[in-house]
Amino acid sequence: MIEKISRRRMIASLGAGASGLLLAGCDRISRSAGFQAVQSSAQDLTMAAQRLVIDRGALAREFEPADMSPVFRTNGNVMPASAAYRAHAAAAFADWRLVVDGLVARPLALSLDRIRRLPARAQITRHDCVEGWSAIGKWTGVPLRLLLGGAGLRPEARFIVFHCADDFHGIPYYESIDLVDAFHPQTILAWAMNDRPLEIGHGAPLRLRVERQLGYKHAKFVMRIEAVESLAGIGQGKGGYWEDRAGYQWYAGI
Ligand SMILES: Nc1nc2c(c(=O)[nH]1)N[C@H]1C(S)=C(S)[C@@H](COP(=O)(O)O)O[C@H]1N2
Ligand SMILES: [Mo]
Repeated sequence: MIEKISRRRMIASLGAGASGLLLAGCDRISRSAGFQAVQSSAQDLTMAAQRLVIDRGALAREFEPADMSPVFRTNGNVMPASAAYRAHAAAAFADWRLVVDGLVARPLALSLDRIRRLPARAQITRHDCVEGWSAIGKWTGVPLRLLLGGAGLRPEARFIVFHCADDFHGIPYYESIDLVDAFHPQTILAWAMNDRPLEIGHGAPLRLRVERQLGYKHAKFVMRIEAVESLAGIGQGKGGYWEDRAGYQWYAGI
């Protein structure tokens, strides 16, 4: 979490600093008897820094079907109040469209049917809620990177925002992730859970799974995916409903 990030940043900048020093003093150092030792310790440092950066791309643990929780509870909103959402739900989301827009070359509006026919990934993972419960479930959906590839991210894009259909007392739920998580292979927009169509309580028609982070990042009822350069103009600017309201960490890594 925060500690992990600052430690990672610290080591990464240390690594850059050390190789900078090494290059600056290159001629002198290469003639010195201690050169080999200096070089190998600098290499170790660079490797350590890289390992910590690459760590963001590591997969969350995946489980076997036998590990799936017999009951996977719902949490937060289980039925958006919006009349538009309820009309879509009543029509089995037949006329609903997922919008992908913002800093993209080609904005998309995709039907659920179309999304279900895109290449899908299935994963059995453990969901960890910050309130202290966990459950193992199977999620099937389209990798976010395929949607972003289809829309064509513009170079200024730095964050992906998920706008949801629900609200708490009129304040919409939303979430956001950076591009490292957006392109992570396990980051999917799920339309099925435990081999059945996603239920409304769990976020139908589409919910985010961002498996390296805590439960509140996994936006349910996703209506619109927006690529942005900054989170400043969205909600209170902290990157998510709970980040804005309760000071939850934006990067909720687990
Ligand atoms: N749109 C929306 N997404 C949401 C929430 C919510 O209230 N609204 N709750 C979050 C929290 S705190 C958790 S733990 C999970 C719960 O997902 P589940 O209902 O499928 O168990 O959804 C997350 N995503
Ligand atoms: Mo949660």
